[in-house]
Amino acid sequence: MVEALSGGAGDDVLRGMEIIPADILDADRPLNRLTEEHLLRTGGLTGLLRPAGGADYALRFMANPLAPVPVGVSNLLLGGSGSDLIEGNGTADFIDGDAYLRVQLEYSVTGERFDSGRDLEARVFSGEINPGDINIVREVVTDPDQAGAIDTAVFALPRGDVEIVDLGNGYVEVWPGDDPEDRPTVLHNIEVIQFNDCTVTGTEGGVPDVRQRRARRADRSPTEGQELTAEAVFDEDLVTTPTDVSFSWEISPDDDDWAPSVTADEEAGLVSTFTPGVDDVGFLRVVVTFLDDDGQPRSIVSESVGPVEAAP
Ligand SMILES: [Ca+2]
Ligand SMILES: [Ca+2]
Ligand SMILES: [Ca+2]
Repeated sequence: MVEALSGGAGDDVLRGMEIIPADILDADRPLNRLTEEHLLRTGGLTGLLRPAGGADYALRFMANPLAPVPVGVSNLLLGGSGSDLIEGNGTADFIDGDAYLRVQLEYSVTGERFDSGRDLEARVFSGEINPGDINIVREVVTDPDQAGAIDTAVFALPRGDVEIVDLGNGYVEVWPGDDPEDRPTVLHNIEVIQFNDCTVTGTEGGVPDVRQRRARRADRSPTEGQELTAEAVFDEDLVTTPTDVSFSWEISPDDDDWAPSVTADEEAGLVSTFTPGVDDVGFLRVVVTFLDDDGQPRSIVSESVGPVEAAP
């Protein structure tokens, strides 16, 4: 059985299971993996996990000897209709806000479908339906009218720790960090991404605040006493009238733990300059906070540069 949870028609709260590979007994390992047969047995699942022209998101759930050893076990989390709050465990999960797993009984002679055994009980007892002609049908389906439903994917991380990549067609990858071994959590039909420190709100059919995967640490090393300039450029498709834009320059000894620089003042406006001083040892980045068109607080973190070199 794959770690999977499906919500129903209402507003659900779904949490992925915090399972690490060591929690699974070796003997159970094959049982925890999806096979091609399982994929085919659940209608619609292949189409969801293997979108045309997209990556193969089924692989993370399958027995795959070439796959890197995962840090945790991927969850398949489906919200269904309604405004759902869905939290994976941050380990290459697949989260769909709209789809759900529908299990029905089918009378194979006529093709009639029933949501529960009770619905055809009387006809079985009367002899009209032979129990041998009843099949279980499992399907991943999406109800047609999802307008107005706002599904939220929750990550127990600050926004700056992940990269968001929009793949189109409602698919978004959330990459945890810079390790090339990391695999992204994949979101589909999710309107809002909630982080520890901010919320990223989606527009129709996608999620804004999308950047390309952060370039590996640039070999740009600023020098103490050399002025740096940061400019906030907003994608007009996503934000047209940002307000309360403010910059905060941060330093880190290890490109990991960040704190505001004591040298820099928090600055308002669309451009900010900063001259690293003697206390600014290590790496530098800038955090831009602003209110989007809906007045929703958001923040963007720049890629880091450094380490800062001492003045010659
Ligand atoms: Ca739901
Ligand atoms: Ca939903
Ligand atoms: Ca949705």
